[in-house]
Amino acid sequence: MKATALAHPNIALVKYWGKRDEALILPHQSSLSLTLSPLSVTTTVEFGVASDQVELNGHTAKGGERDRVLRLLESVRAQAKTALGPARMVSRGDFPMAAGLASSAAGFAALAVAARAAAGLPRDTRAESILARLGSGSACRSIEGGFCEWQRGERADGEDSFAVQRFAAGHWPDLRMVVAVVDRGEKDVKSRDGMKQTVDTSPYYPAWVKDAEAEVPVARELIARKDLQALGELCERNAWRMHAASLAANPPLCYLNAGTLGLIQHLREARKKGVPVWFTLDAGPNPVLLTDAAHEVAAEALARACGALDVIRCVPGGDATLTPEHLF
Ligand code: 2P0
Repeated sequence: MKATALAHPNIALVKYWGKRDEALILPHQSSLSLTLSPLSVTTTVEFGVASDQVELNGHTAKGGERDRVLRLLESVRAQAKTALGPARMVSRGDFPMAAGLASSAAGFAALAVAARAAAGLPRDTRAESILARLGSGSACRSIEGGFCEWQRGERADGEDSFAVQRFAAGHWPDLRMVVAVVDRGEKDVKSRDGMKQTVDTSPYYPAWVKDAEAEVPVARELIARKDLQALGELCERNAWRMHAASLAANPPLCYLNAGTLGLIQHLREARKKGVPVWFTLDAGPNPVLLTDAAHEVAAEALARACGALDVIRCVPGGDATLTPEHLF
């Protein structure tokens, strides 16, 4: 009745931006991401305790955060063969607070794996991915390592909307992602609200959906060939297009700041000098630089020279795993 799992965050190379079903977290388009090591979240779940308890990074979760966890646990109870009773859940991330990386993807992936195991259900990456998706869309891409594709699916019940691994981390061990923290502050508009505002009001949204869906198989092919330059160019244009759709929302959504622009404009100069480095950008101001092992030090130096306050170097990460080391 007790299990613990560890999962890594992921960064989308082709982004997810917008839901066709808010309740089931079903996206309008497919997306493709890279799982990142060494960052991780560890989560322990135990069923059969006195009352539901949810603890995230040393604090008792409240409101929407608690509701999202309890909803996922409720879905596990519905699938279990025996009555499970209330659950205690404790989750801890090892991310620096200033990373600007959402821990929710790794957190809900670890929760999905731990909760199913605690309920006596067998490991099943598809079921785990669907369960993680109910907590946070991007979490469905953190069940497996390497390069994962979240297929949007067609069904209204979401049973065909989950992530599959296209390439394991070992396919391209030389790839590097360098998180450049140019702003440690909390963003004004959370992803969940920002994407809804974009879906509801941006005249560019239909073009975003069509383009992102078409870019997924292109990205897959570039990863198969390990074509860093073409993949870097694809990542940049996909990030620009997500932000363009958001900028065109009403009211407009601008996640970039002066530090973001200062850094990404320098990447062009760096490339002219022979440093293979490109960026992607989530719903926040901190660019993530795509490069290779031979140039990660140069990428970090460039980020710091452009004002990055913290830099976190990441490598392709592995699958979410069960571990015997419980948090309580
Ligand atoms: C992504 N993002 O593909 C995109 C790119 C942010 C920008 O997934 O509402 O926390 O829980 O499904 O997954 C962040 O949004 O949102 C995200 P919900 P989530 O990684």
